[in-house]
Amino acid sequence: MVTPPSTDTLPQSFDLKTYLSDRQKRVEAALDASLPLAYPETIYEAMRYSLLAGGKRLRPILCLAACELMGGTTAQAMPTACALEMVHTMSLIHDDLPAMDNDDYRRGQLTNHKVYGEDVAILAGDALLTYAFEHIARYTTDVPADRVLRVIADLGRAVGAEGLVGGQIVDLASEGDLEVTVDTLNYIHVHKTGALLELSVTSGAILAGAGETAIATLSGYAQRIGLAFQIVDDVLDITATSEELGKSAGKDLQAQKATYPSFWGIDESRRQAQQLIDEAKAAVLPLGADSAPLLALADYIVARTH
Ligand code: GRG
Repeated sequence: MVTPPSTDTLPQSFDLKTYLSDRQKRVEAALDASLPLAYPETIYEAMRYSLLAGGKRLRPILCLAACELMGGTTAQAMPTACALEMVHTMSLIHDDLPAMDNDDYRRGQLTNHKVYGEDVAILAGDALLTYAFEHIARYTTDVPADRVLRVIADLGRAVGAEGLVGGQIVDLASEGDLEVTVDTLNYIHVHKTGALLELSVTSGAILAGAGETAIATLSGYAQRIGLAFQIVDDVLDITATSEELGKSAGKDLQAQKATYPSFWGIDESRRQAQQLIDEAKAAVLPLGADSAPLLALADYIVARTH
């Protein structure tokens, strides 16, 4: 157990609201520019429909924050930041398909397949996934090629059978299974949610040229916020409304999914999430005053309402 940081050692006067709104604006502009409409319009429209549908943009913002913390620039990390959002968006499109979670709403609007049909939604997801890799390789500038190559390889691992896909398949297999253990639940979320959040942080550090010790420290931070993020997600599925979430609430219970509150209850789930956040903050605090965005983002993960 790591001792939580004492609050009087936290960097003062960091305004998360302004920081988030500034970063979200920059990420939105970069995403919009990354994918202009072209022929064949149907596929580009479907890709842009989901990519530009809002969302917290947490993964790109974590990537930019980690890159800057390690002495890099926003410009160096922005193509990877956009690629992370492309991969995240494609995973949401496929997750919402009738063959998976069968959802009608996402990010406050109809899901991709509801608007464009299942065939186009599958292809829009495929195109976003492949374009994410192309985007990093083609548009990252002022970063040595070995770092870019490492980020591309790590992204491949984080989304494939060792990452998101692995988590999703165990999740699907566990639906309605009353024997699911906390270990299985952890496996699902470490892979399905945690892997991309972890890469969001480590990729920013890698692009900035961080050393292995710093990358490992940031991995520890990201693993903890990733798990806390999912615990909070499970709690919100019970406590928030569909309007607040921008998607159907109460889906986990309906699908008979094991969740953290189903093992621990809501109060204990919140306590566990807070403990992970305290540990995550303690891990990055020694990196100095520049760690303020990562500290504040960790707090935001437990405090969020959607
Ligand atoms: C990645 C190749 C590949 C295939 C997809 C469908 C699938 C395999 C995986 C499912 C991954 C998934 C949907 C995980 C859930 C992650 C999660 C907690 C999403 C919600 O993230 P937020 O709250 O959403 O950051 P916004 O809308 O704010 O971006």
